[in-house]
Amino acid sequence: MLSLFILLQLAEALRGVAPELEDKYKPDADGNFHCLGSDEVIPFAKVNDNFCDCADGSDEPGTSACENGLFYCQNEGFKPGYIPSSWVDDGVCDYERCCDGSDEQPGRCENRCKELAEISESKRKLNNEIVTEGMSIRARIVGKSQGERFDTEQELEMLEKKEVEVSDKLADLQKQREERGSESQKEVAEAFKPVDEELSSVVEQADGVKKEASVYKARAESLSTILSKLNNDYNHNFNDPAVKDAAHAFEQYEANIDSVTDTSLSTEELVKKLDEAKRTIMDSLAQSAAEVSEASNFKWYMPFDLRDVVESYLAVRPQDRHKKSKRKSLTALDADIEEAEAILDVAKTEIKKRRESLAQDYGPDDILRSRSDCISNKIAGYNYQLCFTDELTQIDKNDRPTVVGKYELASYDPNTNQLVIEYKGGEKCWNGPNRQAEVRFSCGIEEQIIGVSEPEKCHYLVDAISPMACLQNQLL
Ligand code: MAN
Repeated sequence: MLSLFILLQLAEALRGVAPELEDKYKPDADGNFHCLGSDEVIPFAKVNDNFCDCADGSDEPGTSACENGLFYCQNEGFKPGYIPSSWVDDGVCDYERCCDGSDEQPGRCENRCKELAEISESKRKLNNEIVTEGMSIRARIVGKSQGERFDTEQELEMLEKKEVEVSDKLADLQKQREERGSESQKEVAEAFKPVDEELSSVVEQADGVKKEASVYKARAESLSTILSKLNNDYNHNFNDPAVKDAAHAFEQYEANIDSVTDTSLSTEELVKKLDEAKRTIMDSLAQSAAEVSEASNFKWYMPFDLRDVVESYLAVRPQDRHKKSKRKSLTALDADIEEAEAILDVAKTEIKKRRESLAQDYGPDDILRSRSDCISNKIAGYNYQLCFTDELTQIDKNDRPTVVGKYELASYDPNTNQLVIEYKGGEKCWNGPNRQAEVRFSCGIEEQIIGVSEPEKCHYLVDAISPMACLQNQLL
């Protein structure tokens, strides 16, 4: 037979018991209660009798008798909560978790669940408004970044195509140049064959004459020595007109000798001049072979569409590219080769830039790809300038900038729902490491830095707000 007391207790839910546990707080056929966390069995009358019987405290869900028990607050109209059973009936209204005031004796704590539910609801709405608006701003940023990636991919594809075209054409031009060079050389060599032969025999004869001349020169020099001696040593007291005439004639000869200069060409100069003439003829042969091309035209003639590259990246205006000559002068070929090499260099540099950019980690959804902008805020005596994908700089009151770090990578922290951007390799700290920072963005509409701390020397932690951190799972 169940006692009247138990029957009364059963009429309403037991104090402090969660609905999902209500079934366990019913007496068995023998009128007993089974402790929840052990095999202990006690008479049901001992439940909530303000005395702790079960080791896990489960027999006193509605009193403060057990130290380890938990008290359930129903909080109708708001969300239910638990408090440690030691807080029950201690005279303090624990509204944060027990807004219905059920943790204290009736009449002590008013039920504030409706009011708190309203506050919570308006907070929820505000949160959702911010997250929703933030998500749409974020979506626009992602869209812009995707657009930039697409553009870069397209440019890269075009540049790579052009690189192949330009390389092929350059090889072709170089081959033409080589062939044309040797063709002209052959033509000229053929034309000059008789002249070359004649010149060789002239050079040979001249060499013979030169040898002969040097023999005469030596003889003239020794005669000159003899006469000079005679001129110096003859006895002036002897009136020998023959000797006097000879001495006088020698003096005149000596006086005039320097004014005689050889204006004739040496054989080496002759050969050099002939080579120069051959080169000039070679070029004019090539020139005359060109049917159309004029020197002023070659620049705008391109047998391939290199100009697209130039137009896009070198800002050169479009030109008439259909003026083609069938055969070009060597000078024009050389100029084309030079121009093609220059374009190839530009194309290679631009390709490298784009490949590096595409390989760069710009965070989830590539979101930071379009963020080349900066935000800044004054915090604790410094102005912090954060250029999302470039550098974080700390500027002191004398306007002296210190690079805290360069953009490295970005990721989402699912535990805090934050976008985390890391900046590394900043300026070296005096007697310490290179500066670096972790910037943690929480969801918000207005992008701003809200706090900076330095948990370790020259390792900075920056708190910031950005719509880039607003995600669906933050909706409440
Ligand atoms: C500067 C600032 C500080 C940093 C010290 C380290 O004053 O960059 O943030 O702690 O240098 O010497």
